[in-house]
Amino acid sequence: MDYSDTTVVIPTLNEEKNIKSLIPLLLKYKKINIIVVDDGSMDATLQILRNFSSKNRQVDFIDRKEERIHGLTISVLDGLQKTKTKYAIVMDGDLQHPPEKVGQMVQKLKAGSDLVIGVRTSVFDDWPIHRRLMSIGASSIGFLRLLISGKTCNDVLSGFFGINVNLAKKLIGKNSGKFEMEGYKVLFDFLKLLPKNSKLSEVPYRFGERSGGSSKINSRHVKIFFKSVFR
Ligand SMILES: Nc1nc2c(ncn2[C@@H]2O[C@H](COP(=O)(O)OP(=O)(O)OP(=O)(O)O)[C@@H](O)[C@H]2O)c(=O)[nH]1
Ligand SMILES: [Mg+2]
Repeated sequence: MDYSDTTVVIPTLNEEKNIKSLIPLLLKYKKINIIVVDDGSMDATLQILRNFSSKNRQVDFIDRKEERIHGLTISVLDGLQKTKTKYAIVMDGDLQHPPEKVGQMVQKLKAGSDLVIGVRTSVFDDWPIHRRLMSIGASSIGFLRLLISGKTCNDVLSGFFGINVNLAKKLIGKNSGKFEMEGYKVLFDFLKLLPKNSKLSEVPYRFGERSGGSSKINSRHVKIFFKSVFR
């Protein structure tokens, strides 16, 4: 199968330990495109990206260091805006999202899904209890919020999803003020904005352990999420 109609968008912040393993795993998909959106990493992430992109036309990156607003959501939106293919897959740069599920997600997009959600069916054993509780609480609240507006899926806070790029660009263009640009939950923002008749599908996956480096999520991101629930 040929993946020239697909771009993988990866937001990064200090992922030197992971991005150099992730890119070759994704390049196993024939002709797939990759856009890494870096938000001012202080480690070797940018240098690694420059090397990959100088050697491989399928790999591109955006350097957001000088931008005024930084955040995971705005980075993903920038990556989607730059995407020239019909389909996009959004995934983290720390190998917690399995590259081997990308093919299945693309198949669902090709079969007509507007949005394919990677649903976490299990998480790694050592995921700290406070993170589990936080995730369960926030997911339940997010789920109810979407249910009220007639939409639902089994992992509203997943960071791993696929989207039809035309639809994504339309939603971003019409609703740029409605995304929590500095937030972490870009899928939740898309689900809120998606027309009710959109075709959703799911791909189950196991949420793995961060391969190296450290988590960037903090209490500010949690506050931004709760604000977005009531918007
Ligand atoms: N561009 C950009 N990327 C970010 C930002 N914050 C985090 N990231 C990246 O977004 C992805 C998810 O961030 P993580 O810190 O791993 O968040 P998480 O997976 O919810 O948390 P852990 O389970 O603890 O790893 C990773 O690839 C990060 O490098 C940001 O402000 N801008
Ligand atoms: Mg992570």
